[in-house]
Amino acid sequence: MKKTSKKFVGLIAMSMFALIACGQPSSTPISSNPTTDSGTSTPSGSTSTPTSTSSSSAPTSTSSASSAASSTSSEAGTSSSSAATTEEAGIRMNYNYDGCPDPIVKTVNKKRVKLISLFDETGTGDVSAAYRNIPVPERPGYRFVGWFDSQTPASLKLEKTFDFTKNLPGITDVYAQWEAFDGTSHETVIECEHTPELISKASQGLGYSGGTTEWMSFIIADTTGTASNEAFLSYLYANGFSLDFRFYSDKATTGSLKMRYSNEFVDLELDQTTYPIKFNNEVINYTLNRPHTGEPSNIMPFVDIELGSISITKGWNVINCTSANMMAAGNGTMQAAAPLLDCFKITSDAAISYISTAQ
Ligand SMILES: [Ca+2]
Repeated sequence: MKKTSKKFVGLIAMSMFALIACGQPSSTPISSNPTTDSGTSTPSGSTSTPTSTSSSSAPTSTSSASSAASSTSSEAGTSSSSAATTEEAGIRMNYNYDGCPDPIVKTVNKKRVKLISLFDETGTGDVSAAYRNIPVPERPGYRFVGWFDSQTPASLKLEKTFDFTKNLPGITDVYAQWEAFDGTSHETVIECEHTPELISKASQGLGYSGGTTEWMSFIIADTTGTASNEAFLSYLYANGFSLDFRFYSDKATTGSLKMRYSNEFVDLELDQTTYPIKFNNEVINYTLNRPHTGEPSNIMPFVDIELGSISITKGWNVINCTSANMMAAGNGTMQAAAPLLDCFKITSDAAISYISTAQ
């Protein structure tokens, strides 16, 4: 399998940026415009946070953005600009709409701080773990799109543009952006190539001729014209290789799950034993049988497989896939059978969001 080029990754970023700038890849438009939802009346504005406490008092749990915000409410709303602020660094996460809760503030008493030290509670430097601690805010009637570096829709998304390994000087403001959501049943697409879990698996991928050297190596440009977002994951051919795909739901509800996948090199025969797919730790029973035609390196068109109904939890939910076999999926250094993963599709009446590596 050919590795993804830097050029391609750049194209992904550019294309996603273009989609966001035009109004998001989802079916409904971004509703947060600067005149109605920009949060200009929010108490934080551009004020400093002279009385804010250390990051230990800031919320790190992603389970309740609302309570997280309220716990820091005393930090916002003042216009003081005392010299003490020059000794603080961190991030201020603004909900960005009229009448919204106070921002989530995570700061330390230093002039500079690495973003990862604000979000990685383990202290191990695990960037994927840090992504898991980025808060997902809730807003009635809307779906959270992401954290951005300005209040306008055509801005850059936090998850892509913030380098966890670099220092944040002073207090950096980021802004939630939203998409109107009427609560009706709909399909939400979670692109497999956007999962931050790839970052911590950088050198664990196995392919036809060797392994991955960096996490972006997993991401392959689609040449079939059938993959969602024109990209998918390969290099999943190591026995025991496992990936999480996480999404946040604003409510507990039932839904249905599909996986869009393909195969290369050989026929693909998988089930819940050889390639377990779990939803919130429950193994999903399925059987997948997909013949391969053409040259070995031919990538078959991507198709959906129904994985059945799921019980969605309010808060974070996790889809996990594991290559649990030694059915060498071809030749070379390939070890286990695994699909090419494109995306998951969830049909439900929940407002579903996910923190991603995409811009
Ligand atoms: Ca995809």
